[in-house]
Order: sequence, then structure tokens, then C-alpha cells
Amino acid sequence: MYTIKKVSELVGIPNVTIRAWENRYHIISPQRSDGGHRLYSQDDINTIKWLKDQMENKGIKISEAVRLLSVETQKNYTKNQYEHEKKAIESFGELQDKLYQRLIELDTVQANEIIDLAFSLHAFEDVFLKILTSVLVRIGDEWEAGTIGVAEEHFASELIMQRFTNFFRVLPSQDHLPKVMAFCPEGELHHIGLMLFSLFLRKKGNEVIYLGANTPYIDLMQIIKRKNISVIAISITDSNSIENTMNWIKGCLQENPNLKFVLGGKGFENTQILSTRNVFIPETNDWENFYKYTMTKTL
Ligand code: B12
Repeated sequence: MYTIKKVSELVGIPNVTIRAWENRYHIISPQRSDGGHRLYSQDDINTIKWLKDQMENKGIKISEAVRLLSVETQKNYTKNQYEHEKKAIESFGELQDKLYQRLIELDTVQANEIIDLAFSLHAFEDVFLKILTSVLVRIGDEWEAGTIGVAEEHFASELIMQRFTNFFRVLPSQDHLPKVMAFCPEGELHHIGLMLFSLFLRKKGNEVIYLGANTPYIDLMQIIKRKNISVIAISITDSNSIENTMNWIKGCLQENPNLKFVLGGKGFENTQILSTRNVFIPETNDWENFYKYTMTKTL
């Protein structure tokens, strides 16, 4: 740290000018010694030198130099932010690769350690979306391509699903919010998207009864009544399941016209089914708006 006298010598500007710039433009805020004297950092000195340079070599006024300084600072901030985000993405890629390797080696301990590390480094939504889901999708692709076996796929899906369910347990739920039941109809094994949507609702505080993949319709109406469910989330990948599902929904609505259904999944990508008063098909990436305008207002 440097005293004002030393700074004045180093940059060639009188003490009084340095203090005036400080008070008028708030460009630097030196620390204070125990005795109340100003103490400047190297960054402070660099800022003062930069301002002096703009005035002397470019012939501009101090007020204009200060304005330029804030533009430069913003540019540097944006650049640093970009570098930081780039690093984080690189580390997502690295964590994905490591986790993928451990999963196909069926190594429970190491796979869990990598997931723990991911949670310690990143926000939990990022870990679910950018690491766990990506790894599951990669494993599913490789399973379909025949490069990895069914045992590896099951092992990976189970281990990752356990982490999802752990989060389900710890997120607090609020009793006054609508209760949700989530499932994929019979024959549908793809439930990662459903899990992501359920996690989104759990984060909002809704209780979600998660039945998961391959759920027969039989007895579901009883659960809906018994558990006082008001919203039903259904995920469909195979569009052939849609017709049965829509018929089941009609039956449910005859018994309870206040029920709401939220549908999603690849199966709806190429269909003409539109949202109605009771049935919603939110756009992917638009869950926040869907929640804000539909879940909180109409339920
Ligand atoms: C992982 C995977 C599997 C895993 C599933 C594991 C699991 N636990 O879920 C396993 C290996 C079991 C599997 C099996 C099969 N699969 Co597969 N699988 C995939 C894969 C690689 C990723 C799917 C996935 O999880 N994506 C990630 C999630 C997050 O995306 P998503 O499901 O689209 O969900 C998003 C949205 O749709 C939405 N969403 C989803 N559900 C819901 C619900 C609500 C309420 C809301 C609001 C939103 C929402 O939110 C998500 C976020 O944006 C895809 C190919 C790919 N690269 O996408 C094929 C894919 C889905 N599978 C496919 C097929 C054909 C099969 C098999 C029939 C293959 C076979 N030869 O046997 C089997 C049988 C499946 C069955 N009976 O259901 C096809 C489906 C085509 C179709 N539309 O019918 C795909 C597209 C592959 C392809 N080459 O065409 N699969």
C-alpha cells in the first residue's frame, strides 16, 4: 500500500489533485490506516496513471477521461465474465466426461464423488441440466447405437435418478400450493424430462408425487382423490401413447372438471394438440412463464 505522498511522486500529480479526483468522481476509494491516512493500492495507482495519460497524451478533460474509464471497466468486466463462463463450461465438459467414464466402468464410489464435486462447484440446476442430463442422454444414445450395454445404461440411470430423488426429499414443499402427480404412461421408459419438470415444480415449493416411468392408468384416479392432487404432469416420448392418454384425461375430467393436466415430452413435438382450459402443453424453455401465468393464476 502507498501513502498519498508516494502516489503523488510515482504518478507526478499533486496530492491536492488526487484528493479532488477522488471526491468529485469517486474513481478510487483508498483504504485508511489506523491513524486515518489514505492508503492506495497498485490498482488505484494504475487508475490514476491511466487518467493522467488520457489527459496528457490524448488532450481530453478529466471528466471525459472518467467517462471513458467506466466504459473500459465495463468492457473488462464483460471480458472477465465471459472468461469465467467459458471456464465453467469447460469444467462442465470435463465433469461430464469423467462421470461418463466412471458410470460405464460401473464405479459407484467414483461416480458419486464426481457428482458431489459437481454440486460443490456449480448451482444445482446446472448440475442436473448440464452434467447429469447430458451424461444420461449420451449414455442413452450409446445404448441405442449398441456401443454400451443395457447394464451400463441401467446402472447410470439408477445412480443419477437417485440423486434427483435426493433433491426431491430435501426441497421444502408448501401446503397451500397445488399438489402434483407426475408419471409416464405404460410402455414409456423415458422419464428424465419428467424428472426435470418435477424438480422445477419442487423448487417452486409444490409437492410432487412422482410415479416415474411405465405407469399403468389403472388406480390412478383413486390416488388423485386420496392425495388431493390438482395437477397431473405427464411425459410422452412415443406419440402413439397420446390417444390413450387424451382419452384417460377426458375420463378424469368427467369425474373432476377442476383437474389440470400438464403435458410434455418429445411425443408432442409434431402433434397438433393445443393447450385448453384444463390441458397445458408448455413450450420447452418456457416453464417459468407457464408457471407464472398458469400455475399461480388459474389453480
Ligand atoms: C436416454 C434415452 C433412452 C433411455 C431412457 C432412460 C430414462 N431413464 O429415461 C433408454 C435407454 C431406456 C431408452 C430406450 C428407448 N428409446 Co430412447 N432415447 C434416449 C435419448 C438418448 C435421450 C432422451 C432424454 O432423456 N433426453 C433428455 C430429456 C431432458 O429430454 P426430453 O425427454 O425431450 O424432455 C425435454 C422436453 O421434452 C420436456 N419434457 C419432457 N417430459 C415432460 C413432461 C412435462 C409435463 C413437461 C412440461 C415437459 C416435459 O422437458 C425436457 C427438457 O426440455 C433419446 C435420444 C436423444 N438424444 O434425445 C432417445 C429416444 C428418445 N429414444 C427413442 C427410442 C425409439 C427408444 C427405444 C424404443 C429404443 C429401442 N430401440 O428399443 C427404447 C424404448 C423406450 C420406451 N419403451 O419408452 C427415440 C424416440 C423416438 C420417438 N419420438 O418415438 C429417441 C428420440 C432416439 C431416436 N434415435 O430417435 N432411451
